[in-house]
Amino acid sequence: MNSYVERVLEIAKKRDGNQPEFLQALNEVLCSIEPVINTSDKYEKNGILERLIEPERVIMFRVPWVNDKGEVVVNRGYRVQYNSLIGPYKGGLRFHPSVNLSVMKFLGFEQIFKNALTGLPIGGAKGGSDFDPKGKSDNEVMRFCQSFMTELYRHIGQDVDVPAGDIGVGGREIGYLFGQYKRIKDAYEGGVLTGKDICYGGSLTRKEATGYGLMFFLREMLSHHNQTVAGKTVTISGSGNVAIYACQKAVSMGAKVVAMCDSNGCIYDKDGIDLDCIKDIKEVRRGRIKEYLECHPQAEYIEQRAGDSAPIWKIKTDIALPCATQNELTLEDAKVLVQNGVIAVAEGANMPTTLDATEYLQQHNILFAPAKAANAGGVATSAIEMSQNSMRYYYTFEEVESKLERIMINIFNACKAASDSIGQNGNYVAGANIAAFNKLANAMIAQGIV
Ligand code: NDP
Ligand code: 2IT
Repeated sequence: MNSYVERVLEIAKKRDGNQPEFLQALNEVLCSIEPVINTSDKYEKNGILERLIEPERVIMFRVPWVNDKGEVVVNRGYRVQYNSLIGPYKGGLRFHPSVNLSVMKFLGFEQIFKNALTGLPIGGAKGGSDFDPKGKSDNEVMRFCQSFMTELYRHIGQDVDVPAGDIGVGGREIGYLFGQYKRIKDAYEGGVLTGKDICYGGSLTRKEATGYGLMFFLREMLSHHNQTVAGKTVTISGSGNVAIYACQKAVSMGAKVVAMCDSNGCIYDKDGIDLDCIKDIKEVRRGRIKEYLECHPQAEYIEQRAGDSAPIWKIKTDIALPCATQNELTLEDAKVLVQNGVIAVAEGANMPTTLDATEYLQQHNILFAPAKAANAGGVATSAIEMSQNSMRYYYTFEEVESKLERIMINIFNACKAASDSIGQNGNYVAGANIAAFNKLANAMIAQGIV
């Protein structure tokens, strides 16, 4: 291993040894950019890696709120403002009980590279809370969001840091957060949050963007290897924002989606998933995917048992789209997918595939689209939302979608060119990391030691 890369990984391990997700994300990136680090001592001389892995600022705060029973609950809030090299800090907010500093830092670190790949002027950040919106009333969610924003507002701004949604944060939460921000600031700063509803400054196509973008990237990757989406069987983990719109686009591209899941279990419908039914369960009723059986009793429901691997990866498929959460696709799952003849895996979620599973898939010549490239359509469309807010003007759905499509094609081409440049044709993990790193390193050198 390159001695500089090795030294920086050692520093991180020593400092943050108790942050496994963060170290996992660092490991993947630093190891795959080694061929670039080997070409020049300018990276070490400028302390590029030491500076890149350390967040510019980490904010942690108390979020007290009162539940419907009148009890006081205290959650923990986070915002990791990782890197502002090429634009205001930008990245989602996650509300999920599993949120901790390691998860926030891995997501923030990934976001720097993803945002650089979009070609748009956005830096990297992530935030959130260990608050669990599941089972909470709208009023509880509102009170929590208001309390969260009462601290967060002083750290964000449309030219400073622009949060958006992620797991557990969708249109409802963004609305409550925006309302409280506007009330505290007494000014209409439309671009301070993205993922807003269309009725008060949101962008058409933002809701669909991550899933659609994933399918555009996948289509480009397949077509480069003489394959198409049309006619393929697809399984998609999750049934949230990313999964639903990946499903919608996959079907419109001529694929058949046969399985989706949530954290309790998996639905297998060999006739093809009825997405209207999933949307009604998840977007309207906020229910469990098992309820799919009420309208489609012929479908199969496979329960997720605690500690077991995810049942969805045992279903035979041509294309697997992990769109739920980190480390949901393990080496054991990868082996089953390969055995069952999978041809491509494209990551809609952030870091859903473990490092050993990724390696296994690549070694078996499975086309692999890494998250920071393949799911960049969401944040790219957030940047398009920001630009519309600045212009005080709106694009049509078709205009935003065609910009998104162009961006995803550009990202694929950048990943391909970078993987070719190190003689690793088809290694889009290395391609994505290198394409983003080159841009970031150049900007860091240009801006001096800050
Ligand atoms: P949602 O909250 O809308 O949906 C998350 C889905 O994943 C739900 O079906 C949820 O099931 C499932 N899930 C979450 N955690 C777990 C878990 N621990 N085990 C099993 N299933 C789980 O989130 P999004 O769709 O927005 O986000 C999904 C992924 O995509 C995340 O990794 C996110 O970081 C990433 N992403 C999101 C973007 C966006 O624009 N929203 C952009 C780029 C990436 P359940 O309801 O049972 O918890
Ligand atoms: O992981 C991600 O890229 C997101 N959750 C979207 C972030 C954004 O700012 O739109």
